[in-house]
Amino acid sequence: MSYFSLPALPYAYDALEPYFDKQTMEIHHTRHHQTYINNANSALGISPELAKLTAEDLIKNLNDVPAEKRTALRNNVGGHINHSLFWQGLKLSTVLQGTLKAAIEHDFGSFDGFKEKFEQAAQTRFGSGWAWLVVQDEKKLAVVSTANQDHPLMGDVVSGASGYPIIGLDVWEHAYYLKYQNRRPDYIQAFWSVVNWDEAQKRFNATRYSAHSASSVDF
Ligand code: MN3
Repeated sequence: MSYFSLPALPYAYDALEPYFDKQTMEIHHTRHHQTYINNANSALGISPELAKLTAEDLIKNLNDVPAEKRTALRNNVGGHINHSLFWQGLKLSTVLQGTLKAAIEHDFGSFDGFKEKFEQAAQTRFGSGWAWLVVQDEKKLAVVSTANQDHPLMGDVVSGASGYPIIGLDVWEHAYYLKYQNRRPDYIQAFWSVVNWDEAQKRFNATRYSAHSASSVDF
C-alpha cells in the first residue's frame, strides 16, 4: 500500500522562469520529491498503526515510531513534507503585506533585517538542508536552518531547530545546480522573486501570533 503520493504542482514547471528554471523544477518534483515518497512508503511498509498518522504526525513524533524505521522516516517523510511546503510556497509576483509584514518588521527591525538573516541561514547551512522563517511559541518569528531533510516541527531535540514554518528554502544542490552551479548566493537571491507571500500569510494566519499582531497596534 502507499501512504503518500506526489502532489501536483499548482503551476507549470516553467511558471517560475527565469528565476527557477523549468528543467530543475521538473526533475526536482518528479524525481527527487517522488523518491522521498517512494522511500517513505517503503519504510512505512504494512503497518496499520503508522497508516493512521499524517506526515505531520509522523515527523512530530519520531520517537514513537519503531527505532529501525526512524532514520528512514525522518529523512523521507521529512523530504516529502518539506517539498510539499516548498512547492506551495512559490509563486511569481506576490506582495508581502498585512499582519505578516507587520510581524516581520516588528521582530527583525525591518524587512531587510529579516532578509539578511534568512540569506545568512541559507548561505551558511553547510552541505544540504533548508532555511526557514518560523513562528516560535506562538509569539515570535525566527529564522532557523535544518540539515538534510529535517523539519522545524521535528523540534529542537531532533533537528536542532523548532517552530511552525512560514516559508522554507531548499538549499540542496539539486535545487539549483543545473542553473546556478555552485552559486548558491545567486539562487538565494532568485528566491526573493518567487516567494509566495500569499501562502506565507495563510500559514501565518494558522498561528495564534497572527491574531495577536492583528489586534494590537503596538505589539
Ligand atoms: Mn529538494
